[in-house]
Amino acid sequence: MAGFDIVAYLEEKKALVDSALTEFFPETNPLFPMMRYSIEGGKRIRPILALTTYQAAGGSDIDAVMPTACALELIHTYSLIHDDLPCMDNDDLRRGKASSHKRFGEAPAILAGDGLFAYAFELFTYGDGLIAEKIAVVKAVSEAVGPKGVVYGQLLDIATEKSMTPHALRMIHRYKTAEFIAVSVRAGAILAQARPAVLATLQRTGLYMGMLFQYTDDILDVIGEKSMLGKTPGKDSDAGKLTAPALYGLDGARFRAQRYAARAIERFRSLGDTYAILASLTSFILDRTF
Ligand code: GRG
Repeated sequence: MAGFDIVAYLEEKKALVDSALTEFFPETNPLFPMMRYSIEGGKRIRPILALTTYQAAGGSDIDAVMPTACALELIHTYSLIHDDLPCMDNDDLRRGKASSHKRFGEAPAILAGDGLFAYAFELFTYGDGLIAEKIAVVKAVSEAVGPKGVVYGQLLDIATEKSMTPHALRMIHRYKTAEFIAVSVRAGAILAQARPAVLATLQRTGLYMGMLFQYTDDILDVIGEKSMLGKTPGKDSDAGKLTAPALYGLDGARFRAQRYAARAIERFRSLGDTYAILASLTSFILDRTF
């Protein structure tokens, strides 16, 4: 897409998501401000993926997809709060400010995460209509983030005894990150009633994009700047974690990241012109610095 400004596109969509998130966070009790605190500041990649595939698949009512897009961000934020806890990755900094447990204490942080997780499912089922599609989204998201998805990936990631092999790395990347990115890609298309063949292609392509996303995350842990990342770089290498640069070196990790990006771009393009923004988004993820 010659002349297409992906940065401006991301800014525009992020503003829409942020404004919708504000509406979903009335200050009704002490939990909502804590949940909001952690919501503020992310790139909103997962909701933007859902909005983009919704439109690419022919959806035209943004209000029909926005609650789902926001729900994905809620679950992602929940995973970040719990990931930062001392018993997990133990990070004091997230999204450029004190992580939830540093700001509110451990028990409230756990509850803020729990609140976000449950509230997400209220948003997935928000509004009238598209009942079958909403059930399909809930099923797909539950699979992607539960014991066959992110929770499993996190368990693999925090294990102290693990083999430093390509297979072990693929498992961590796939379950910790890629499945969630893939379901974010697919969710918008489900709500736009895309054909099963398109959904299947989006799932495979979303997995490539998700693997790429975690590769760039691993690379940025080595070369990224704290001010840009809003979190502490070097933590994975300091902790001796199994990451792409640890296994392949920086150049090897970059090479493989490019290969995942090329696979994703080729497949998004195969779906036709309306999916071209997803190809641009893939290139953005490959080159990202935050
Ligand atoms: C069931 C969702 C769930 C969580 C419980 C704690 C946990 C189990 C999982 C942690 C998984 C995790 C933190 C994976 C890393 C994914 C990742 C690359 C995060 C960074 O995402 P960005 O760059 O961050 O999109 P922003 O802040 O921009 O949203």
